[in-house]
Amino acid sequence: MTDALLVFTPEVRDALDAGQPVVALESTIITHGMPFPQNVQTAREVEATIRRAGAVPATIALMNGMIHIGLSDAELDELAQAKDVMKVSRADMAVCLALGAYGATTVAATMICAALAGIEVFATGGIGGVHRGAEESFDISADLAELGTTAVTVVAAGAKAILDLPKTLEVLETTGVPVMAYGQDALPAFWSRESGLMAPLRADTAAQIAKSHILRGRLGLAGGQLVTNPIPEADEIARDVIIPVIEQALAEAEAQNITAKAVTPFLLGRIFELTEGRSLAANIALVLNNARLAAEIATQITAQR
Ligand code: PSU
Ligand code: MN
Repeated sequence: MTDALLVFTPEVRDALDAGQPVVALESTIITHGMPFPQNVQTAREVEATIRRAGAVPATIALMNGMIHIGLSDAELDELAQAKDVMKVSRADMAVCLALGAYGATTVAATMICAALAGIEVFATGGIGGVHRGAEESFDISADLAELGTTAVTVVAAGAKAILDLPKTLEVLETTGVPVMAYGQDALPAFWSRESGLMAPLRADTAAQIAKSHILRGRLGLAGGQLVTNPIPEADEIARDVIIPVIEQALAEAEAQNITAKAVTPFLLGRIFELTEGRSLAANIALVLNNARLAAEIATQITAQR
């Protein structure tokens, strides 16, 4: 029945039918994570990177009451410039579809759509997590519960230090989500290769990540895997540079009473302004890096099946 709600681009449909590797991509990063026109340029580069690595990209968004698995060039352009796009997590999906509104899918919603479409690997920048002060605000991203529920392997550059990273790791552990750092022991923190924390697990090859993905299925374990891929050294922003910027953005969010869904986009926007665009350049580099790794993992999963 859900099939009638999914619209595939021919490229994605053919790849899935032929058992070829496909990598899902989210759309909130386009509409709420980056400014125009870098958002659409990055989305295109990410797609090209995945194709060059031998997989097919499927950017996911809600439009006109349908779940789009893969977007045409025109649709991508439209979404990147559209005003009043809903930021859609698990809670919003059905309402957005009922309204026929534009919906940009977060990590949580993209995982749900990817699973419905039969896509097992998803590349993004950063995931949502437990916000600092969550003991007061209760602000814990629905991304974490989704990782505990939906069987998609998500490649991210760690979580941003705008979050409470130790609490984020605790919630992921409770939810049963393996969090592995790729090629290092340290948990990466988005703009920086290290967070000051160790990752609970480590993975050194795409083949190993693919194998544990498949084994989770065989074991009947619900939920996905979180692969944290450190930003390339050349693009990293050192922790002592980014941390004061994060502190300032957080203080401004509090002073301006920014809450709920608006928190993450506000912080990202302010950090972009405060670093004079350097945070955006790093963000683009890490997303491309994650796209490459996700394509390798997807290729390995299809080869090992
Ligand atoms: N973190 C980033 N960039 C992003 C997001 C998070 O570094 O673009 C987006 C993702 O779509 C993520 C969502 O799923 O924000 C989390 O929002 P919230 O914290 O409101 O759950
Ligand atoms: Mn939140």
